[in-house]
Amino acid sequence: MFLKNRKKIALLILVSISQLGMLKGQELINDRAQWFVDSRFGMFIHWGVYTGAEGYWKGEKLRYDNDYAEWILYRNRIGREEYLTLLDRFNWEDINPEEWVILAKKAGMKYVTITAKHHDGFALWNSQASDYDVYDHTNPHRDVIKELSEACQKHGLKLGLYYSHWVDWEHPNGWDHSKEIYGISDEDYDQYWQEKVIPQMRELLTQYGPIGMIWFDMWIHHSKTVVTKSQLLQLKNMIRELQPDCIINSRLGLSVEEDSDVDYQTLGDNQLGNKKKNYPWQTPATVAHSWGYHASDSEWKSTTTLLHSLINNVSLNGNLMLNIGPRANGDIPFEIKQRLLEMGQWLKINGESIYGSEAFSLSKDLHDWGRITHKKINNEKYRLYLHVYNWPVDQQISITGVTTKPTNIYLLSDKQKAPLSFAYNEVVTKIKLPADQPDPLVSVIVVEYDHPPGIREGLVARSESGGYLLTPGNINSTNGYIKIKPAGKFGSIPEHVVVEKELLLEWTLYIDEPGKYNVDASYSFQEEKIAGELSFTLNESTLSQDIQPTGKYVGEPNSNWVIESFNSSKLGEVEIPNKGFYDIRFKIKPQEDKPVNFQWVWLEISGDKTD
Ligand code: FHN
Repeated sequence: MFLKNRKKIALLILVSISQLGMLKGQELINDRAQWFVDSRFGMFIHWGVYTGAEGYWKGEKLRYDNDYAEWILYRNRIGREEYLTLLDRFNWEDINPEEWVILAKKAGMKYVTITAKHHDGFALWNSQASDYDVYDHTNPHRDVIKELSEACQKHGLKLGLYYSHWVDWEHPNGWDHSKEIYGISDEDYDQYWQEKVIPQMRELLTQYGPIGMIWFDMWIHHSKTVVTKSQLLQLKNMIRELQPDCIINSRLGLSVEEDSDVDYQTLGDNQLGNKKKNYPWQTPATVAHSWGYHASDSEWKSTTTLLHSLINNVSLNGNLMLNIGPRANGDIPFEIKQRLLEMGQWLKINGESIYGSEAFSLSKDLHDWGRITHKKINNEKYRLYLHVYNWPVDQQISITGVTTKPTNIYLLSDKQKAPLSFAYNEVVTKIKLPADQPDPLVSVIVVEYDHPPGIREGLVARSESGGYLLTPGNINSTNGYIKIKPAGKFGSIPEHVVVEKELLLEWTLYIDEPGKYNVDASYSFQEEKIAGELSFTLNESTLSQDIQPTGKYVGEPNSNWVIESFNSSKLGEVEIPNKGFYDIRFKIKPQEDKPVNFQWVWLEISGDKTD
């Protein structure tokens, strides 16, 4: 996968790094996608005829709960011609696409992708292949793609074009989901393809200067619908021929696994990353809910939430493309504008931790204070960027799992780079923080190294709550197969494993604070009598306890909602005399036919520290 165009330089870096057994960078990038990976943050624009409806048609709200305003034609069964009456609501004197680009720039975004043609089939440029286009319905004529392309070039942003190739509600032979009932022949669909898709894409690729990316929007695999693989390849080959530097997303209908020439993966709408990937990927996201402007949209995500989404994705090698739905006079809703400007302010100060940065090698959930990105600087220094989501009241945070002593640590917002004091112990770097959080949204700490830092995986880091949370999800080893049951009943039943026969779980910790530690375990046991045993071993000390019934409780009144309780039970205290690595063995021995649902072990210093 991705071998063909993989950067040679990336391979060299990879080889030298893997010899050291240390950092692993983002590897599987096609050359032409490097700008995209470096950019990390872009703007999506949904704007078209549907914008005029604002989510309502003849006084009735859009007939679908997801409220995607750009679907009004299809959902509310509007006729092809009548739909265009919505254009009467557009205020063309006020519409200036350059303002969208200026906002993108102020927001710290590096590219802009507009719906050149959405599912309604209406083209936002002067299309020769169809008169269902903006040019033919404006006087004086307008070509929104031309205007946007010029604005992007003027302000130094890459231009992306969304093109709905699969779905087209306007063309009689385009796909709409109702054809699942009425059917369409391959020949008829190909007529749409050759008569509209190919010529229109040729127009976009030849008349509007350099196109950074084409953003396709087929969210199911081609094998499950009418489009054929050869049609998709025809389209892809044409893009490669006409604009070799233009990148293509996986919603073309070909996955990155299936075709390494597809430049990046598009996740589901608003689906944030949950694991690190070594190829480029992106989340398309909304600030509230609808993509096109919707008068009733009100669930605005906070700037902090949006920043977390961006940082979270970058920390897993992903991008975020955040949508704006301007109104029919070109205005961007205040709530969106405000959030984007705040993100831009944050990026002005902290952008170094985002642009050109990538995932760090440690597991994403290791530290509960936030997320880490990293970057190599000038071929010599390495920087980790600690994005602290929750500024700790005890004014310290730790990195666990890095086996190199940093050369310097400072706040990214501090131009003087005043060093923060820290203590380093084998695998734990404990940093002393100022009392006041430097940034009310997310504060970033830079941890600098002279060479690639070493990594030790498989450790459990100390939680911000003050102890070590040992779960089936962060074990080092086990004697059996464990299947983690996800949380259920709205989270009232936590993630756990069902243990039916003896199970041994092992974790490794680095304890940098010797002393007496309390050991608690949380489990649910739905029998009436004591049965089975738990035992916890650290060094030579073992604490054992019978498994006790935990009972049930009720979630909400009168809602037939009975929850099997997970209770925390104290196993005892262990002495940890010195700083160092400790292996913990936890044995769960249920009695036959009496399974126990195990959740966690919690280890926390009891107050008596040993120096
Ligand atoms: O149906 C479209 C939707 O209108 C919107 O354009 C989104 C953006 O990712 N894509 C489709 C649904 O996934």
